[in-house]
Amino acid sequence: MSSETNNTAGVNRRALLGGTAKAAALAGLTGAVGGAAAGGIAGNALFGASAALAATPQAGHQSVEVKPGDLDEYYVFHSGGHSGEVRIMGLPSMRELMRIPVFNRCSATGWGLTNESRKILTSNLTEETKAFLAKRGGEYLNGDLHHPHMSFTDGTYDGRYIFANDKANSRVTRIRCDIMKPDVIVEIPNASAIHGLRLQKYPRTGYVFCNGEQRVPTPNDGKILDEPKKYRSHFTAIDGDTMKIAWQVWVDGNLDNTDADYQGKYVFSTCYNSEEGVTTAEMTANEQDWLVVFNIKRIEEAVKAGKVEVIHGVPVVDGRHGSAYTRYIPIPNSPHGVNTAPDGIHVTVNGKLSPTVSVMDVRKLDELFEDKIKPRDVIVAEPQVGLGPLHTAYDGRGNAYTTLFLDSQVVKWNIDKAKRAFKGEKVDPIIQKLDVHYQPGHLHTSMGQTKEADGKWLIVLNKFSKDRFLNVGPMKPENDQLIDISGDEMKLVHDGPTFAEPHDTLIVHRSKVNPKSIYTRDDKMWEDARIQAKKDGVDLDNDTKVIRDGNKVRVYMWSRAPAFGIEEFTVKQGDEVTVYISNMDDVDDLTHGFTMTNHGVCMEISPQQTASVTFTADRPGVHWYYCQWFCHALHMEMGGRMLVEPRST
Ligand code: CUK
Ligand code: CUA
Repeated sequence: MSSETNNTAGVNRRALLGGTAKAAALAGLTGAVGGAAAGGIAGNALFGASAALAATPQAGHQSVEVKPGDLDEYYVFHSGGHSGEVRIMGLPSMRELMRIPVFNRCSATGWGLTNESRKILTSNLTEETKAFLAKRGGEYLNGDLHHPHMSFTDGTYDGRYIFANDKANSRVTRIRCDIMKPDVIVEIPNASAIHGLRLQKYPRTGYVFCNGEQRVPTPNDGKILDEPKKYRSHFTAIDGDTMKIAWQVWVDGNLDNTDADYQGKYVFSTCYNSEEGVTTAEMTANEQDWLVVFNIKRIEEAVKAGKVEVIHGVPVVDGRHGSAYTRYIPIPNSPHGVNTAPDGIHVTVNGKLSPTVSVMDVRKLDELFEDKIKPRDVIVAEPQVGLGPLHTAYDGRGNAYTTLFLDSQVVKWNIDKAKRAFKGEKVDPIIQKLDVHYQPGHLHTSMGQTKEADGKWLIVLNKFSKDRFLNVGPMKPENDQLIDISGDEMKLVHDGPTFAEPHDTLIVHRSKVNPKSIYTRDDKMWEDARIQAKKDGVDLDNDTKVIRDGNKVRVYMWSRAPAFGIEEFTVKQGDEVTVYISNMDDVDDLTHGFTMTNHGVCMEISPQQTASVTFTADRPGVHWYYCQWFCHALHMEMGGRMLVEPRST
C-alpha cells in the first residue's frame, strides 16, 4: 500500500529513490549490505558521483597511535544500547577505559546489589511501576540506553553530568562525571519508550529533553486497542538540576529523536507516523512526516498560567496541530536524526525513508511562530545525499557528515553549497562518499555537538560487522569505525568491535572532564549509611561494630589493605544482615571489594568510599567473605568469616 502510493506520486528521482529506500527498509535490511560496500574495500577507495577530491593527496593525517603510558586526547562516552550501560573509551586509541553500569546489573561492582545503587534504581519509579515490580523483586533488570549527552554551559560541555535515556523501561538517568556513577534514575510518566534525548545548550543544562516514542492509549487501562485517536505521545522536559519532570507536551505522531538550539529558545523532535497508525503499513503511508518545533518560552508561560492538564502529577500542555506551543514542519519521510550544527544556525533533519536531508535555519523560527511564514519556509536546503540518511555530524568548517544506512556509507557534504543548490544554482554539495562496514546509525565528530566542534575525528557506529573480525559465532559484534576528518577527505583509520549496542556516542576533549581519583568522605552517595551510623553511634571512619536490632544485624567495618576491620561475626539464621564497609585507603586506584560466598552478594569499595549491602542470612554454617578487587600482595588473604547459627539454637 505504502510503496504503491509512493510510486504513483511521480517519476522524479527523489520519489523513485524514496520508494526504493522505503521498500528496502520495510523488506528487512540485512540483505542490503551487498551493494556499494561489498567486498570489504578499505575505506577511502570509493567515491560518490561528484568525486571532486578523489585525487587530492592527503597531507598530515593524524596518528591513531597512543604509545604505552600516553593518554588519549578525548574521552568517548559510548552508549551500551540494550546492555544498559555507558562505556568510556579513549580517542584516538579507541581503547575501552571503563564501564558505567546504569540500567543493567554488574557482577564486578555490585551495581544493582548494593543499597546505594538499589535506591537509585528503585526510588523514582511511578506508583504503577512500583506496584507492578513489587511482585518481581522490585526492580527492572534491563534497560536500553541509546543517547548519552553531557551537560552544557554556554553551548559547550561543562563536565558536570551525562544524561541518558532508557528506551526499554521509559527512564532517564543522570551520571555524575566527578565519580562516573549515576546518581538519579527517574521514570518518565505518561510515556512509553523514552527514545530521543538531548540537552538545553544555552545558557546551561537546564532542561533535559526527551521523547516518548510509542503512542499509547491515555489512560492506558487495557480497555482501548483499536482507537488510535485515543493514543498519545508526549515530549518531556526534565529539570536537570532536580531531576523532577518540569512539563510535558502532547503531540501528534510518534516522536523519534530530538535536539535543541544554541539560543535556548527552541527544541526540535523528529516525528514519524504522522498517519497515527498502529501497523507498519499505516505508519509509513504518508510521503511526509514532521519536525516538531517546541517554543520553550510559550510552554513555560502556559505552565505558569496553569493552562495545563495534570496527569500523574505532571503539567501537560496540548501541543497538537494548531497550538501556540508547537509548529509542525513537513519533512520527507519518516525522519530520524535531528542535529543542530555548531554554527548555531542550521539544523539537519535526516530523511531515513527519503534520500534527502532537510536543513532548517533557526533564525526563521520566530517568524514561523508569529505566523508570518509557512512551516516549509524554514527549510533552506534539502540535498539528496543517498539512501537511508539517519544522523548528521559536523566539522565546524561548514561541512556535514551523514550516515547512509542503506548505502553503508558516510557522505560528506557542504551546507553552503546545499543551500545554493536549493535556490537553483548548479552546484553539487556532495564532497565525498566513504564506504563504512556496515549499515551505520549514529556518527559523531570530536566536540561536534558543541559550538567548539574541532573537525578532527569522526566515529561511525555500524550496526553490522559481518566479515570484518574473526568469526565469533552467529552473533557478531557491531563495528565502530574511526575516521580522520582533519584533511580534505575522510580517511578510515580504525575498526573497533563493540558489544550490544552503541547507538550513540559523544566525543569530549579531555580538558572538559576532571573526575576525582578518590571519594570525599562526605559524598552524598552513602548519605543513608551516614544517617544510620549516627543513629547506631558508629563512626564510619574508625569503628568496627556489630549491632543487633531485632532480627536486623548491622555490621560496620573499614577496609585497609590487606584487611577488613572485622575478621569474624556471628548472626542467626533468618537475620537480615547489612554490611557497611568504609574503605579508609586513600591511595589512587586502591579499590577493595566485598563478596560473601554463596550469598549472591558483592560490592565495590573504592578509595574513601562507603558501600553497603543487605541480605538474609538463611544458610547455617561458616561463610567466608573476601575482597574481590586485587589490592595488595596479601589480597588473597583479605577476608573473614560469617557464622550463621541455626535458628533452633
Ligand atoms: S537511534 Cu539508534 S541509530 Cu535510538 Cu539514536 Cu538512530
Ligand atoms: Cu582488598 Cu583485594
